[in-house]
Amino acid sequence: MGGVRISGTTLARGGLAALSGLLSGYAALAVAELVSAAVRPEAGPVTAVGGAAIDRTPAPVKDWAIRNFGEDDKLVLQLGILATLAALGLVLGMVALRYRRIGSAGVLIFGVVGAAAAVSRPDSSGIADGLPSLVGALVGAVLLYTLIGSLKIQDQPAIQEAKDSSWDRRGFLLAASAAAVASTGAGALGRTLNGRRGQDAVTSRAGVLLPEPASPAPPIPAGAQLRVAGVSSFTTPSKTFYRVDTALVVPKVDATSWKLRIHGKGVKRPLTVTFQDLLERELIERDITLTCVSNEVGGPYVGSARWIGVRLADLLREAGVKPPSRGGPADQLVARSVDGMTLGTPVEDVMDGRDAMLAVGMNGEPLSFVHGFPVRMLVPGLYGYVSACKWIEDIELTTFDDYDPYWVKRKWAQKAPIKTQSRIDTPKPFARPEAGTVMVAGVAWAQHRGIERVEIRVDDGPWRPADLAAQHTVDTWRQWSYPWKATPGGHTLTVRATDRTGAVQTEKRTGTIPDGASGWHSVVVTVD
Ligand SMILES: Nc1nc2c(c(=O)[nH]1)N[C@H]1C(S)=C(S)[C@@H](COP(=O)(O)O)O[C@H]1N2
Ligand SMILES: [Mo]
Repeated sequence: MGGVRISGTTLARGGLAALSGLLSGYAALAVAELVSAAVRPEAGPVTAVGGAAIDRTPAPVKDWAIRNFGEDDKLVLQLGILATLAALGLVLGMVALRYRRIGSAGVLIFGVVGAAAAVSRPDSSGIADGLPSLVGALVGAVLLYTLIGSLKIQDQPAIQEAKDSSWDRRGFLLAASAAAVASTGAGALGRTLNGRRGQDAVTSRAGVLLPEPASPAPPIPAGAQLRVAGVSSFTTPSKTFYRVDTALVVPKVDATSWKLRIHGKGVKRPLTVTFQDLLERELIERDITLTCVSNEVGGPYVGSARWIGVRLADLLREAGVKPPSRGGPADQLVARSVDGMTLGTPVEDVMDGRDAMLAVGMNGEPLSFVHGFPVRMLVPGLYGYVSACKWIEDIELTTFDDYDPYWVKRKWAQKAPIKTQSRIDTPKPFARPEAGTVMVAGVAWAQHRGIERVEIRVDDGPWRPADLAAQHTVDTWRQWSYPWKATPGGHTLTVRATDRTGAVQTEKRTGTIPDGASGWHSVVVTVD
């Protein structure tokens, strides 16, 4: 029977060793969280490794993640990192039972990886960003070494006889519980401190009073919003407005210390403006529909809001910038955000008279933190990744030859005007409407060109014109509806739009990479 007992003990020790590894990982992360509060929240290991992973994810995978997890993509990534670390902790704990030093060294190596990721992030504040991971890993490594120490079989026969088993069960349990409690405390303290760091930004946002715009938005015609159940609302509420960015920690920028610099090629008078400077300038208010290049045909990454801001062209002219068509040497404007994102926009588009702006307000309020507080860029007609820099802090005039911004380095196109698209909002796919008149309705967009016509096709029948809702401006989407005489059975509804240049939305299906998806949106329904 002795053999069974020994293997039972061995099993228990193995389990406790794995647990030690897990606990060491937990302690390392908790301590890292606390240290990150002294450095920067973004320097924490999970955020740093996650950010580095996002930067290195191949475009098709990133696109797949956005499609499948939507705005939860970042949560899924962070949970994935935590699950991986937990598995590694379990393995390192078991390794440590046989090779105590190697187990601890393993923990340290992960600390070095985390530190390297943090230091090499584009928004890194330097070598200090490596501290959270390093200090955390050091604590984790020492803890693992200590815990495993109490699991080691003692050689003295006296002890072996005196105790039920030959290792220090009590010592282990005490040390492990103390470590768990201390880690939880350290982690919670770190979280609280990190939470407070954004407080200045929150206060500064609460203090913003948006002035009346000198140039208010033209009123939205009553007929622009259809009274059809299931159709998108013409103005998308800020809370449900889609969000696409690479920020694992939403930047919290204090508007009172925010500055934007405009400089670079052909900038005769480099400018630095504060938030207050912007508010005191002439403000314009416009409805603009924004779209993400990662939006699939029929997808959700499109929304329309009422923005307030200053004309970017005004600022550029003050800085002495000329567009290429008037002899300016710079054809690309590179916007840089506080989190190190770069977006490149054609200078010509920004200065051709359209309402390109530095926005300070969205739907009557200061920008929310997720949508870019305090200031973001917007250029009607261009996908977000080449125009809509959130948390902007720097604008550099350069050329497309000289510089590739973030997404272009990752195989997306340098220039990306929004493609004409149309979407069926209702009926939903696989809906089961009753036979009779069924309202088919949705939205179509071709920003800065405008929508001229929308057509519907039932199965392989002829294209029939849909009824267009009132057009607001060429920079906003347009609603449409079609009263369909639905007959029982399965049917496919397809929509296509024509923009005001007369170009019909192409049937050719392409993926979102490199410059946006094309093709017609179809919905299959069964009529009862
Ligand atoms: N700083 C920063 N700005 C950014 C991005 C980003 O990742 N970081 N993403 C861009 C992309 S791809 C799009 S589509 C729009 C989305 O803006 P929204 O999240 O306010 O809808 O922001 C753009 N601006
Ligand atoms: Mo995007």
